[in-house]
Amino acid sequence: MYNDIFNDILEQVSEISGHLWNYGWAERNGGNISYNITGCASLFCERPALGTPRPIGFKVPELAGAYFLVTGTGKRMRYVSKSPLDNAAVIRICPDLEHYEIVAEKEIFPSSELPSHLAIHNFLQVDRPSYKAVLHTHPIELIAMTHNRAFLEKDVLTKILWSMIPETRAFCPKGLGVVRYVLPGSVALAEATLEQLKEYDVVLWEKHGVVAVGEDLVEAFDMLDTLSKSAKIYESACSMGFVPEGMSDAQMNELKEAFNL
Ligand code: 2HA
Ligand code: ZN
Repeated sequence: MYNDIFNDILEQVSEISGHLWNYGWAERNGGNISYNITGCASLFCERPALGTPRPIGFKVPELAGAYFLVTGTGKRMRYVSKSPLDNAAVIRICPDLEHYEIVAEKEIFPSSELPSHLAIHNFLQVDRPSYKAVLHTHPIELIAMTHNRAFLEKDVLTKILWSMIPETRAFCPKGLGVVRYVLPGSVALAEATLEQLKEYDVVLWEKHGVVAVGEDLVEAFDMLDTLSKSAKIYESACSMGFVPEGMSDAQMNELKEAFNL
């Protein structure tokens, strides 16, 4: 019914949303996914809008003619996984660049975090045009770490998480940014996230969750999986009664040079 590219995107959404649920990162309707599918516009450009245009809340000047697959508000990742198009919608940005309309397959209203998702895609379109996926989820140990104020200072968590195992620096070489607590779904959260994305591909939302961006959804997920592994190692050492030593600066610098990070 679709083409190989769109089918592959649906396959990724199905696989990764299942992991989010199985990892315990997606309680109830927690988390959301958006995918820039403008490359598949020909599949949807003849479709009439379902319902009336809805306001984005701000302008997205870089997204003229853009299409997105976005998980629906209130939809559960465990069901997204089983049936993506019963739990996500294809939307298109209206010519005025401040509204969107739903075009397929069902009139499913997008995630409450749509402001953050669209602000991020608008930014990526210029800054990292090969990046198509935005993933927001609630990883337990990473969120727990944001409850320690000392970890919220710039690059403190990056350094701790990098130092747990060599892979983390190798596969998440930019580290992660932090946004202090802001109301979920707000434009203020979108703006604060954009500020951090200038430097990082992963941004932690204090006491809430994490956002990752990547060329595809697998790449975005893999960074979170790797960072989360480090957070679990940190937690595991603490639960054994000691604060983990972490790799030394010399060991981390050696890694940086060896892998050209
Ligand atoms: O979709 O995770 O941040 C529910 C949320 C809001
Ligand atoms: Zn959330």
